[in-house]
Amino acid sequence: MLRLYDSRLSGNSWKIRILLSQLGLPYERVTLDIGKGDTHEPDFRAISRFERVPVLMLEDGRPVVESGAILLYLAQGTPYLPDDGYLRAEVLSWLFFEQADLQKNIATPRVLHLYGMADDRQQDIARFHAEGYLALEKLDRWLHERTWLVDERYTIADLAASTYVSLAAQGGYAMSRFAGIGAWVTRVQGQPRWVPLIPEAAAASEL
Ligand SMILES: N[C@@H](CCC(=O)N[C@@H](CS)C(=O)NCC(=O)O)C(=O)O
Repeated sequence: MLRLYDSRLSGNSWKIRILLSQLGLPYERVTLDIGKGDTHEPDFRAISRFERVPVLMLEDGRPVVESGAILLYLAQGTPYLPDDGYLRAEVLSWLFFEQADLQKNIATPRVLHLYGMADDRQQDIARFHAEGYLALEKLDRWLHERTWLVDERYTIADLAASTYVSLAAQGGYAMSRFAGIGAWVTRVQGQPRWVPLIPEAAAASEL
C-alpha cells in the first residue's frame, strides 16, 4: 500500500491527500510532528532528502518527495493531468508558480499567525504580503473569465495552486478583494471527493 508522510497542518501534504482521495487510492498515513523536529530525525532524513513532508512512499519502497513531483507522479494517465504536451507544460507552469510565488509568501505568515508570533514579526510578514499580493493579483487576473487554470477542466494545477490560497486569510491576507479567486476556490472545493485539511474541523470552521 502507498504510505504518505505528512503533518497535521501542512498545506503541501494536504494537496496529496486531496488527490489520493480523488483517485480513490488507499494509503497509510504517517503524521509527523514538525514542532518536535520529527522531519530532522535520521530515519526520516533517510527517505526525505530535503527533511520535509510530504513524502509518498511507493509500494516498492522508493520515496517521492516534493508535493509537485508527487502530484505529477500520481496524476499520470488520469484526467487530472492532460496528455497533450502543451497543456501539460501549462500545468507545470502553475505548479512552479505556486511554489515560487504563492506557497512561501502565504505559508510563512500563516505559520507565524497560527503559532502566535505575528506581533513580533510584523516586518517579515509585511515583506511576504507584498510579494504574495502581487502573485494573488496575477492569479486573480488569470481567473477573470476563466473557470479553470488550464484548458476547460479541473487539473492538478487548480488543486496545487488553490490549497495555500484557500488558507491565505489565516496568514492575515485580505482575500475579499479577489472575487475571481474566491469563486474558483469554491469550485475547486466542490470537486468530487475533495477533502478538507482537517476533516473533523471542517464543520466547525476551526481552520
Ligand atoms: N517544496 C516543498 C515544501 C515542503 C514543506 O515546506 N514542508 C513543510 C511542511 S508544509 C515541512 O515539512 N517543514 C518541516 C521543516 O522545514 O522542518 C513541497 O512542496 O513539498
